Amino acid sequence: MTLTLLTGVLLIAMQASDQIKVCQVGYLPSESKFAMLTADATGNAVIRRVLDNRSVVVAKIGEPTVDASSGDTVRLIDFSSLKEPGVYRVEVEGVGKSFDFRVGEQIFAYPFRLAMRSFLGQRCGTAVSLAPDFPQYHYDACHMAPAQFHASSGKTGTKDMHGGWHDAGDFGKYVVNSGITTGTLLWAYELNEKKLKNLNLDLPESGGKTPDMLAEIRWNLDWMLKMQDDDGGAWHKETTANFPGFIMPDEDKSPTLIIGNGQAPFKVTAATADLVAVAAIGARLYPNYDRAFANKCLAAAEKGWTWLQANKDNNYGRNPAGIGTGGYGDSNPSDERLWAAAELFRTTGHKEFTDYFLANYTKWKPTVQGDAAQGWPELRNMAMWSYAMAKGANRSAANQIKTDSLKAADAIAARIVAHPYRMPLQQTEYYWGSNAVVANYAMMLQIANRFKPEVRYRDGALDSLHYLLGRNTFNTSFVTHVGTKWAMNPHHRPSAADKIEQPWPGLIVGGPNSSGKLDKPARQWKDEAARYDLNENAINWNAPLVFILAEELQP
Ligand code: 9MR
Ligand code: 9MR
Ligand code: ZN
Repeated sequence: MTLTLLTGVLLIAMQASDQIKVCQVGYLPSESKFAMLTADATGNAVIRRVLDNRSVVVAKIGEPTVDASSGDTVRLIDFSSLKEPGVYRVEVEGVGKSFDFRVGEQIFAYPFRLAMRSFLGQRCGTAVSLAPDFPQYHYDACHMAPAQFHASSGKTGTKDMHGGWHDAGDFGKYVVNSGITTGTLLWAYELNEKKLKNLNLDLPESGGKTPDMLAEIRWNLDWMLKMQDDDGGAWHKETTANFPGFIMPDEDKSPTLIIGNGQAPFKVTAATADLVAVAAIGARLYPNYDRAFANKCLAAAEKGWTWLQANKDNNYGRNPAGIGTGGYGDSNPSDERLWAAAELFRTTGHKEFTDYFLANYTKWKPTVQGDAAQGWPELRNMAMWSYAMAKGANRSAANQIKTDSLKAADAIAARIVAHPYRMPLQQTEYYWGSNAVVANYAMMLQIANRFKPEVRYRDGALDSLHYLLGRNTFNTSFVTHVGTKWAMNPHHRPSAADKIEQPWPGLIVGGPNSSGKLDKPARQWKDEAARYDLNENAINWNAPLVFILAEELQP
């Protein structure tokens, strides 16, 4: 009798359960380790080594807490004492087992590779293949015809514009969104150069003088530079007039158009300032590998700066008549201007740029704050950090920024610990692309950790990453091909059109979007290709994912 009961319990215990949520990639040996249980169970959870089924930790199941973001009743399972590398799973009697996960120093190397190589898969204007890892994903050169100047650009005729990354699930290329994306990736490289310099990403450029990651980023930087007019200003975007259907990139034969905002000087302030900022970063990262390119970046940045000084804000509002692609309109480019000044100062040390920064940064008080993550229209954090990291920066300004960054990190870390899923979002922040808000908060913690190392900053960033990689109400990794159960149907045209069941790898989808509703906002996600508001990928969402993974790559 007892024996039958016991066998029955053991059998049930073998079922995989969505009610035991772990990071599907795993945990670093040195970090705190939590699983979230959403079943009504008490007593102990057992962590078993998959290799020999040996119980390695018996962890007490925590008290239930109701998570307002999902409506789930969540119990924490703390198995931080587990430090030995291996493959494990969590088991709870009467509930089942979690997905297998790893503990190890190199667990983020593969997710990093996929997330970074997703940019290769977004390349425009060249034949693309994700071989050797994923040779089945490929397309021929797309959007090769010269782009046509749209009436809103103030010019006529055509210009060679091939290159750049497709923005997202659509094939448009937008300077504003390219700004934060390229900037974040260059930062990831700059801060982690020792680890990333010799990393082979198997790109067409691999084996050349330029480190692979810089080579990939250059693909987009080159395109951005082409979006600069002779007077130094940058147009807003280069897209077809409307979004194409669900076809492969090379099947999209509609002409691409260079689009401005339709009123003199036609170029757009936010786009120009973003271009200046990333070109300035490029000018300090590429000289050792391609001096001519670095000089070109610097010249573009300086010319763009001159345009910014000479022109009042000229913002992109609504799309001009006949244009239906993404908006990326920003009515306040003061943060982009500040970022441009900061990056130029960090690169050149010239007085003009520190003067501009010091005269303008006090508009933001505090300079960095815990409820304001960076995003495509919000570059102020990048501006502040860049200035604080610059040689020759004004001491008191730099100190203020560091102090504010730590205070912001304290607030973010406190939110994470208080959240039953240990993640940083407030109820109001489950908007379009909320997964990137999570990643950008994690980035804020990691930058703060560079100013002053604190275990709670690092653990908080990792907790945020674990949420993205499956430790969430859906027990699903939001990054394709990363983990065990991941988003299968991103709103990504190549994934939908290529007749392959599985999507392209390494793409982070937008995630829960509650459209302003505050009731269970974290539940507002579906793994459906039609839902571009929930399940699209985008380069500006993949970039902070790359950043946080790069920070945690072990040498
Ligand atoms: O596919 C488009 C996606 O990339 C954009 O993010 C989204 C919002 O701008 O728009 C999608 O395109 C849709 C269009 O706006 C309306 N018709 C259906 C399109 C999706 O199939
Ligand atoms: O990421 C953008 C989000 O912040 C906006 O709310 C949304 C609607 O304007 O657009 C998102 O960006 C999309 C862009 O307009 C077109 N390419 C796909 C982007 C991600 O969905
Ligand atoms: Zn293309």
